[in-house]
Amino acid sequence: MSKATVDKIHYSDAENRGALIAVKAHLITGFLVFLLMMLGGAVMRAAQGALMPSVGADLFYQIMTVHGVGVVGTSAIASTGILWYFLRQYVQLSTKIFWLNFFIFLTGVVIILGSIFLGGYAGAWTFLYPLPGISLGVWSTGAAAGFLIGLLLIGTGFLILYLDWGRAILSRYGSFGQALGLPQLFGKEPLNPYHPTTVVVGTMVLIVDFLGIAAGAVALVIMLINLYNPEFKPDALLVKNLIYFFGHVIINAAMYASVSAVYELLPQYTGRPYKTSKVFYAAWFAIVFMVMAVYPHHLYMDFPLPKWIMIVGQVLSYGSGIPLMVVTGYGALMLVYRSGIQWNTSAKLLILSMFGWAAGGIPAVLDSMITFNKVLHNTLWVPGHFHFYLLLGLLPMILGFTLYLFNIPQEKEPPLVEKLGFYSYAGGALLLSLVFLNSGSNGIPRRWAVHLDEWIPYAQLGAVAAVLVVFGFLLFTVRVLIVLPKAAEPVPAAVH
Ligand code: HEM
Ligand SMILES: [Cu+2]
Repeated sequence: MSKATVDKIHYSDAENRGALIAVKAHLITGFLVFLLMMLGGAVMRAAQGALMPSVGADLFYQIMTVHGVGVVGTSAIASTGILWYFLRQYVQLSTKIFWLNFFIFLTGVVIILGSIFLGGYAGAWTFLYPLPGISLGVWSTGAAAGFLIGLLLIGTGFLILYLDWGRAILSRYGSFGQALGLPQLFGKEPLNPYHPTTVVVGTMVLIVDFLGIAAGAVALVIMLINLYNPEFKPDALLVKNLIYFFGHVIINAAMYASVSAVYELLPQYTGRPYKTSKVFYAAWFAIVFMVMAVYPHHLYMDFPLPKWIMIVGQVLSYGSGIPLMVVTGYGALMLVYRSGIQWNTSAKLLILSMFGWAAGGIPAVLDSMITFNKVLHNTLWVPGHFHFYLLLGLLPMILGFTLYLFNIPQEKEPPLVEKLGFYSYAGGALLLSLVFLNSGSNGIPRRWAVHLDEWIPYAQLGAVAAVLVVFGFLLFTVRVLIVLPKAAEPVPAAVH
């Protein structure tokens, strides 16, 4: 390391060991829950393909609810594990609070599981008002309340964690603007190319997630009051705005949090530093606002919403992917180009994630155009685009980071399990997403438990893709669990 690089925080060996265990707990939990949720996804595809007559509509919607809330929650907890791991190297974070959030999360998960599988709640993870309160007898008010309370609890845990991040960032950098590199961006300070990328990422995620979760908490509290005092009727469109602001922000922030693995690990695999620049600061600064301002693309069908909000949503949605893709994707390619990179499985996964993120953004942007949205809204196009960038963008970052975290020996020639895992997972995920997109462009609706005869072949092909994904992911999980007991600490490689 050259002396121009940042001073890292000094922790004792015992503190580092403790922190490592906590990060591993986050990622292993992530792996296991993702695996279960993928099985749930496969069951849904099989049910829509008329291959599982035993899965009736009630069970389908319970699985759809647990799948949605499960994968979004797991994306949040796993990506927080990644970002926390790197961020703690630059600012003094509390491992106790990190664990606290983890246990609050698990408690919320148990309550949510109870509300779905014991209480029968099946109103989807988006808990859109007033659906949770009008189940027509399918689930009780208590079940709906359980789901909302579980989510509220999880949100509270994250808010506590972010308070610790905020304290730590402010005590080292003085202000969030400084941490985001704004004085450098605006020429008030000389450019410091060694200002840590992770600090910029961490500050951005902290700001948007804090606001997103706070909005979600407001919606949850309003809805809980309404459940027990039905005379209190909130404005449905207002609640929908709060919910989609929350939902859009937290899943996007999970992507941004995980990108820290690309910034931190590719330099180690290529031996070249990822230097921050004005373009980098500008992109991350822009995205702080854009990620929050584009959420109205979920509300194009809500005609009473003022037109200008929709237009802002549309215009910013075109642009929102671009700044980060440019700095991250282009930056990643420049790191790799003629670097003699070691193509271990972790590096392959990180590069795959760049492809998945960029390519998955295209159908997303199409859908965020009002004209396309009129046709594609509530079709399987929507699960098509988000499975694309989650399965091929987000999860490869999580997988790539985990291989690093467990210090899984990354030989030149990866072992067969890793190769097979990689191709089965990536091939399956691509097929799964393309089948969804194709179904959507043919007008097949999303969130239908029972499919018409003409749609069944699509669902069946989707089920085959699901099996490939589950198989590939299972191989990675087994690989991680086998090394788990004897995993050495990850050793950062030299970067010059
Ligand atoms: C084997 C892997 C997977 C399969 C087969 C699968 C399948 C499905 C299916 C069939 C649906 C319902 C589609 C419909 O509306 O008819 C769905 C919804 C969804 N999936 Fe997946 N999925 C998988 C993995 C994932 C992962 C890893 C994530 C996120 C990281 C994810 C996120 C979601 C979300 C957010 C929904 C929306 C739920 C809702 O509409 O309320 N899925 N998935
Ligand atoms: Cu969105």
